[in-house]
Amino acid sequence: MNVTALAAQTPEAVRAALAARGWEAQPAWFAAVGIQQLVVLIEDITEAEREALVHWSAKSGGGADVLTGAGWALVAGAASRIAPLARYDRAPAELARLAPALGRLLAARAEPPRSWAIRGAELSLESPVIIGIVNVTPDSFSDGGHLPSVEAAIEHGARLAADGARLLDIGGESTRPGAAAVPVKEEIARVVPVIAGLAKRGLGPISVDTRKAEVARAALDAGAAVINDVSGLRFDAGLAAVAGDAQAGVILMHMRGTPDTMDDLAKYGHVVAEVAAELGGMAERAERAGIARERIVVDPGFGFAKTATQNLRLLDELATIVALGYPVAVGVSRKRFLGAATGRPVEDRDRATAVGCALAWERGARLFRVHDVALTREALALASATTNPT
Ligand code: PMM
Repeated sequence: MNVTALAAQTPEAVRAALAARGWEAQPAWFAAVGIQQLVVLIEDITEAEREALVHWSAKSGGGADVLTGAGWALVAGAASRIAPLARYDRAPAELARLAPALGRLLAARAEPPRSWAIRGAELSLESPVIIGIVNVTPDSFSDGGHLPSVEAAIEHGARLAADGARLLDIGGESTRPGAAAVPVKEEIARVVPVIAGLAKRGLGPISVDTRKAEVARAALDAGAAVINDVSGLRFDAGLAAVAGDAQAGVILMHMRGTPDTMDDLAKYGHVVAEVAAELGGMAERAERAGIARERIVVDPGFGFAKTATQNLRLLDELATIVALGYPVAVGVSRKRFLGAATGRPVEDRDRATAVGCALAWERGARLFRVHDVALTREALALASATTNPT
């Protein structure tokens, strides 16, 4: 007898084991996904729902484990065992309220988004999308002041594109804690000539990193295809309409408060669940405001209203953000929590950034906003080669 532990974190391990033993490709894949472990936290439930879940788990003959407390339950088991709870005809009547949300979660897992619709184009998510950072701010935390002229910024964008960036993110307002507010006119004067210059040279697609509707509109007119809003559409009520009308791609980032107040708001009982719930709410509001689902990317906002420990938890548990069903972007580049983990100063964090991106890819992120595109590209080339079986 020979006993081998298969790699539980990837369905590919089970698929390959079955395929090597003569199974057809499709049934092998469905079986592999079906026996993958799922752990679902269900909150705000009634006492009757809690009892029904405990009863269901006892009846399911050990197929799923249920841990519960007042108002919550944690259900763990193979996806194929838990899936019936998402079906009205199979689930106990007392659990009908659970079906829609669980159904969405299972669907997002089975069919993750394969592309992102931006203005006038579609970006495939089958391979990593590296977003190159072009900050035209005098005071950004890691590279502020390095790009003194429009020409230097355009040259920098061209280099990032040559290094493998599939989107260039132009920002004219620093979002580091305590950064001075930038008037709309000044922000437009910083970003528009750079966006226009890049567009003229056929470089892009281009994203504008702004929280303001007026800046976004000017950037779109100059050739931008994406709006990257670190406030998740909370800062300027007019931004959603600008993005929706232009059919722009939108990156919604999670933060609490504003860059001035966010450090005091890094208080969470359960950081990943709270960030996922708040980010999911932002995305729902965006859809209600007229931004099509396929245009939305979500970003947990590393370093925004989070401590170093909370950022590390979020990175490790990124799959929870991915389970929202939107493509996930991450911006770990040179951030303080990488320094906390490695002891490296801000100017020496590109290796840690590349490793962080590889870890994020493995957990399901597909877009990576970085300063050093070449190094990150290499790390992601390896990470994606191991998880995209050929
Ligand atoms: N971080 C910064 C600015 N913009 N946008 C997104 N989507 N995600 C981020 O994590 C993010 C961002 C701050 O970093 P910088 O000052 O180096 O640009």
